[in-house]
Amino acid sequence: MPRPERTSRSGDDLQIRQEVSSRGAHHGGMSVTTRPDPTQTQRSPGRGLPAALAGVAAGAVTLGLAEVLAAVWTRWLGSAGTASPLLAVGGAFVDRTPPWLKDFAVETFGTADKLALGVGMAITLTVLCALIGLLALRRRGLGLGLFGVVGLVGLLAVISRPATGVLDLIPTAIGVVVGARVLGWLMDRVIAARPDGADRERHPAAAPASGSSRRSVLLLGGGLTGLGVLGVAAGQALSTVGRAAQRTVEALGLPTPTRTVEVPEGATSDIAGQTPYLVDNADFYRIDTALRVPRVDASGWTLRVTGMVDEEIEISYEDLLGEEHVEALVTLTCVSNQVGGDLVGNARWLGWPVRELLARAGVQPEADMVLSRSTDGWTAGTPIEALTDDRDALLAVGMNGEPLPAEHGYPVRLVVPGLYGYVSATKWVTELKVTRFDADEGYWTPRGWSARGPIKTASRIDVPRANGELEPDEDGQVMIAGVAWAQHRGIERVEVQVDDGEWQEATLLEEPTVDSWRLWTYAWPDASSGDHQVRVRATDADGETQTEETAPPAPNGASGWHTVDFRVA
Ligand SMILES: Nc1nc2c(c(=O)[nH]1)N[C@H]1C(S)=C(S)[C@@H](COP(=O)(O)O)O[C@H]1N2
Ligand SMILES: [Mo]
Repeated sequence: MPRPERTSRSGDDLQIRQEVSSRGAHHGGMSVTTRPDPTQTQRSPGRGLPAALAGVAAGAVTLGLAEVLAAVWTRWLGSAGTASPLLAVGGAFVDRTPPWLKDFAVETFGTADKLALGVGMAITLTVLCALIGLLALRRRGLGLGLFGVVGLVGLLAVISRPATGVLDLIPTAIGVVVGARVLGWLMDRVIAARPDGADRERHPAAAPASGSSRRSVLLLGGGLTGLGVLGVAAGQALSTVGRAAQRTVEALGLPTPTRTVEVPEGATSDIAGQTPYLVDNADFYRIDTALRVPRVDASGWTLRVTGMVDEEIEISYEDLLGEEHVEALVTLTCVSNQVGGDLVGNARWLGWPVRELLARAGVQPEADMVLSRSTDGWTAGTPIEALTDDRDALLAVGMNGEPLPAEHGYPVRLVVPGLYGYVSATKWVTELKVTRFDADEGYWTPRGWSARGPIKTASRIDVPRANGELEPDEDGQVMIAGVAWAQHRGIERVEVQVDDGEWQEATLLEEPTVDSWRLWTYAWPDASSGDHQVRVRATDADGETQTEETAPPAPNGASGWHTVDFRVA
């Protein structure tokens, strides 16, 4: 964690806030005593809530309409861009997330970070729209103007998304225009409404021609808000269901590998709670910037090799499936993984070695990087040697015997042993640009992450869980177990330390390949009942032991020894 940075930042914030609030108090005091706000007198009590609701209703109608139109639009036009204003704003926000905030989000919400973003956006928009309604009550023009500005921000977000064209602006534009009309119309009714139960005869001033009551305005606002929310939900549903994205691979079938890999029985254990050697696709961690999983139609998919090559080439999915595929066991790891975290997984991949494709295009000798790009514009910068040496860097089409799931990059993704995902594992890949580190950079590099991301040696305790309890067996020993990884170097030793005892060597399970993690177990012989602590450290095949020094994920991966508190029953 970049703790020091955060503390200093919040220190600054505090100072600024104090300044602002003291200035604000001074200012407010002046205006109350010397210059009463004239609009204050025009506001009758009880109009705040309907006005705020009018703002929220206008916002909801805008988004509901825009989201439904965007879903229909995207499908009709087959646009690869982002017409949905919510996805566009969310995506633009994700693109601007500083490393400390990304760390915080991943640490706090894990892979539910996208849900957290959605909830945060919903709260922000609701408050903003309510304020717009309140502002419109005092200054109608200003309220409507601010509504337009927010709409404009949405339009700018849409047009800033990759692969988005001018036509993709239409759903949001229609939504904003209709929303503004709704706001104006509702504000007329808010201002004209008479108080509930008011008697026409006794309060002629409060009984305008429209005759609507405060209650009916509230009902109207609530109803429109409900409709808008339904629209947003319908838009989300419309854009994800019923897409037969994987039809092509079902028709063509996965290629038969020319080289298969077996997982020896001795690589995996039957200790309850220990990570299995291969992680099921459904359980595999997912990390990407895509707020909606790209649904790529494989029949229209192509991969282009561009840049510093003798000849630019382009292959179709069918061409790719016709090449000689191999199987490989490779453990993927996310650079955002904390010590002891679970953003790591091992799978059996099926793919065509990238070096074959690069050789066909002819890589020029000055090139030192491949910038791979996905359908959604995300990029990774991979050192060219990792893609051209003899390791199993694959254009993967299969994962654990199935076509790649959409979440993991269907139809084709990169898998490169030894490198963190952010510099290598591009999902939904469509272009490999052969280039140089001094000319191009991957998505995360300008956002505070290292240009190069070799995986640091790491080890994790799976059993016991943090603050868990272990039952000793009849010999009075408890089983401690976990995984360790140093992809493409291999794990040579894992040691375990209980309380402040000597470091003890753990038993290593079989290692079918140095590109994957290795499971380990340690039977702690004299497990006394009570509270204990266990630590783990691994040594890679180069003889290098994991450093005890802790580092946060940014800029190039967390370090430190995983430590777990537990009890023996
Ligand atoms: N298109 C795309 N590919 C991507 C990413 C992304 O944001 N977009 N994230 C990368 C990162 S940071 C990681 S750790 C891996 C995770 O792969 P997984 O979701 O299949 O586990 O995908 C990589 N590939
Ligand atoms: Mo990652």
